[in-house]
Amino acid sequence: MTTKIRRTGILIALIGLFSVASFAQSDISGNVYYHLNPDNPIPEVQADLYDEDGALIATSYTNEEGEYTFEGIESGTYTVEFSTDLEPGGIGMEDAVQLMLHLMGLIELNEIQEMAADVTGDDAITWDDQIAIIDWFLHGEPLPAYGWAFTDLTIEVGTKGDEGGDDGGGTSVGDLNGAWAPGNKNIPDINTYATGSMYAAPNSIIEIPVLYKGNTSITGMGLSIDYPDAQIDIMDVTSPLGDVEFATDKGNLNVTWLDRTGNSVQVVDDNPIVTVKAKVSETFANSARFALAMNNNSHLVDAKGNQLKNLAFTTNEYVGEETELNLADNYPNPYSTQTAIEYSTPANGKVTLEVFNHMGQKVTTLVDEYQAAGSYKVNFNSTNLTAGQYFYKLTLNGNKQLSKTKRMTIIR
Ligand SMILES: [Ca+2]
Ligand SMILES: [Ca+2]
Repeated sequence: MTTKIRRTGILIALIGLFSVASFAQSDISGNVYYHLNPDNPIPEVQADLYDEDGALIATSYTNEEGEYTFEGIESGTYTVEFSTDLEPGGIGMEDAVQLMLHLMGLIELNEIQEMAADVTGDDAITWDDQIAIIDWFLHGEPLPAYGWAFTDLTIEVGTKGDEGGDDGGGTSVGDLNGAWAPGNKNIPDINTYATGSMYAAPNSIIEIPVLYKGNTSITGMGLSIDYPDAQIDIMDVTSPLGDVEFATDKGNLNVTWLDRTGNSVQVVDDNPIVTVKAKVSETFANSARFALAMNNNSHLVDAKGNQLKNLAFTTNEYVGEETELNLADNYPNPYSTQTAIEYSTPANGKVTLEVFNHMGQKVTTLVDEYQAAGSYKVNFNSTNLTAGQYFYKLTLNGNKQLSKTKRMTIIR
């Protein structure tokens, strides 16, 4: 019994040797890269090898380097089809901007980008695809073709053996710019700093500025902002950039904007990128507090349709206790030509510092701009004013209850 089994084993081994000698066989391998970028291999891709008759010959899975391998393949012509169960992603307003630029005839798309662009799955790249990407970000509306798209490969296996396969490319459908990394390696660094405390009364309507830290030009943005839906209701969102679209869902506020001419708009340091108008709940109490926070889905997009990384924003914390502006006595006072006025603001916002004469007529505006919470000093040269009594008034966000006024005297 034992002997017989051993003989059979030897016979199979001999047949194996014979066939290697008789028929040329090749090991085929290649890599699958995200947008054909060798720095961005895609693991866990199933590679199916089909012969000319469409019969499945072998299946391989890519490793961490994105490499697939088929061993011992006979001469012939084959096709390789790729697929994966990996979660797709990387879709944002940068892709809507790139698609817009393409539809305007300003940029060309490569083969992988064309696969990424048809999010509606109708084999055509149109404005419907562009709108679908925006709606996906804004409202979470599903993309019909959400998933993966890969190039198909045709491989000629010759008689010399070991000639290797070609590299394949894949994309998450919708991710035209291809900057995303499968496995979420490229999580953007987004910070929101609540730099000041602002009083918010129950049932009041507040305007919450979200200020951008830095100077840059952008062609689009997608903001995803977490807010406390038990404490505020979002009423409106405005932006100095132009018309924005927004949608809310369970404590998440999404805002989109893009420059429909394909140009870019300057965003200025410490100026609001959006202002969120909200109604404070009637149960908002003394000890309560909240602040908006950008989450990692937020992004700004440059004129080429690339995401800007490492963004910082500032906003206010809102509290149920009264907070105050501080306006110091000007120094020197009385004075002849030059004095200094110091003040501090408890919250980010539009700060105005105006000077009035004793008749209550405004004679000059010293400050009229968005400022982050903090301390400031303004030098005031009043050589063009006549001697007498004047008043200077500090206001935050146009809020009359939150203003301070002091008196100064000019002598000659
Ligand atoms: Ca389409
Ligand atoms: Ca993208």
